Amino acid sequence: MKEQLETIKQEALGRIVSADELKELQDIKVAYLGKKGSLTGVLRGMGKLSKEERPIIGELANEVRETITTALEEKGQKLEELALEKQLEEEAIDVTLPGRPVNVGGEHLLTKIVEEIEDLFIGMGYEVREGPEVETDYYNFEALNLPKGHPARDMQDTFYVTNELLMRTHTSPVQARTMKEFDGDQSVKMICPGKVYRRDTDDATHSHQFTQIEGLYVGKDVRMSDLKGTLDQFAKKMFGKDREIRLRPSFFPFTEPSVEMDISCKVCNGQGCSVCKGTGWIEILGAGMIHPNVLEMAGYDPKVYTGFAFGMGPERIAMLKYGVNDIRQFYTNDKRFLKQYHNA
Ligand code: 2NL
Repeated sequence: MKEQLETIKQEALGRIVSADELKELQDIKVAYLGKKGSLTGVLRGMGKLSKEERPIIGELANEVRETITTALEEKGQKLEELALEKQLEEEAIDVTLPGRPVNVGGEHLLTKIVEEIEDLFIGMGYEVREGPEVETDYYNFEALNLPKGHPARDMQDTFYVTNELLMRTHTSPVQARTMKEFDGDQSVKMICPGKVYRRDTDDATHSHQFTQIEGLYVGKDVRMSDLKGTLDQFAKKMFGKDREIRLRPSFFPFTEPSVEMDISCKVCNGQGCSVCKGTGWIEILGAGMIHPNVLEMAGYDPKVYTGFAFGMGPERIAMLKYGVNDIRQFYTNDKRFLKQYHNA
């Protein structure tokens, strides 16, 4: 029996040494120490031994069991460590590898200009208002002194949705709506940026959809000199404190009198060059004193209230400020174009 135990021990240890998976160790444990294992089998036969032999064999059997158990545990630990090491090696991240570039977006040049203009007027006490892009004929035309059949409607012919609904041709309806909301007895100071639509053939300077920012100030005692001072501030803050402005007579159906504002050319400082086509001046926006008919339709008494309004195209402002030569650059979203202005 001693030899039997010795054989079992050697055989088990041999198998443990050559095992290279945890599963194998489990099998070895079952094969030797399990209920039907060979060591257990030997111990069952101890009943046949004499009283003198029994404790000796018992002690030996215990020792064999302990040796096998310890060897299994040690090998088990070693295999687990090896497995962990292998996993760590396989899943290792090389922190020295260069990272994949992340595409960071930026503000669109047009958004930037619009927000710059907004901030400038907010600083002068104006509030920013928005309104619907699909408008009624009434707010887009009639309320702005452009009754049905008025010849000036032809200049801004547009996309009609129905006979009475259309894509707005300017942001003025937002102002007409706001004045109406203020009920004819409060002053209004607002600007309204937004998309507008006109039936136009796209080229370097025209687009069927573009952006407009209009401003309006209605109050008691608002005068042409207020308009001039406001526009002068705007021009200097937007294009530099050395810019001069000039107002030329013009016509809009919704203002009387109407003006067009130019700024002195930055390139030649008013001397005349190719940018200003030799005139020394560059046209920036249109403006005027709000027509009494427009005030009246919005519920204001033109004998008590007066006001001025102005309108400009941020695309044109951006083109002048940054030397963009084609309005379509704003809408085609070529990243090579857009990226140039991310830190401008
Ligand atoms: C331009 C000229 C202008 C207005 C817009 C306006 C609005 C109301 C009443 C009176 Cl509610 N006027 N807006 C006035 C003058 C000129 O725009 O060249 N825009 C690009």
